[in-house]
Amino acid sequence: MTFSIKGPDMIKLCGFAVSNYYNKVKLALLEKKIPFEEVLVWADRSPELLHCSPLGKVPYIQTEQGSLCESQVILDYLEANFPDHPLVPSDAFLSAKNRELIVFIELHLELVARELYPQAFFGRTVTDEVKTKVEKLLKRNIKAFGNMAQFSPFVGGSEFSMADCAAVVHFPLISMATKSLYGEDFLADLPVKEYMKFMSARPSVQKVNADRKANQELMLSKTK
Ligand SMILES: N[C@@H](CCC(=O)N[C@@H](CS)C(=O)NCC(=O)O)C(=O)O
Repeated sequence: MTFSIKGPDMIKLCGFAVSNYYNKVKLALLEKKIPFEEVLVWADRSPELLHCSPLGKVPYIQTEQGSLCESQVILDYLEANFPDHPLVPSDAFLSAKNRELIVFIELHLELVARELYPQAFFGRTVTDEVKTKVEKLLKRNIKAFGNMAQFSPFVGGSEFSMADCAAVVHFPLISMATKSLYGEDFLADLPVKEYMKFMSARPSVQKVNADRKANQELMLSKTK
């Protein structure tokens, strides 16, 4: 008689480590101490990628039950399925307040700033019309976000949370992109520099940053 002692399949995190959304999920996995494997998948619109992530975006994860895309969906799944090392308060209202911060950071800050990335990071140009529109929106949205975020010392209060997984990966891109296009870091009025310094002492953040740099070099060597 043969026995097969098979544990649950480890979660596979698919994507590449330069991606801020990939790193948001990776931070959550590391902070929650969930074992996972990384699978390098470029956003190359391959049939495999489109099967798991219909818009061809990373990250996605593979679970025993199938694949999941969209970083926030993944974080919510991890939170529900792996209750140890919680990343949101148990109180429903406070937990929703935490997700409110994430929606602001992603929908109202990162996604708006993303329109600048072609020029800031990929050697292309964005039109003056886009520059003017993004400046107006981002300045308004950052001011509103400043009234919600706590930075005491974490973005949602005194505990590390899901909102930090998002903030720590998105803020640097917003700062770099606005500095590059407008000569001004639009996040400068918020205590983001101090926050990033404080967060960089965390082993999870150090790992994500080191892996991101290695992946960036790999990316560059591929385009040479
Ligand atoms: N809303 C998505 C955004 C993911 C996203 O924009 N990923 C970028 C990399 S940072 C991507 O895959 N871009 C390739 C593409 O859009 O074709 C999430 O939260 O997962």
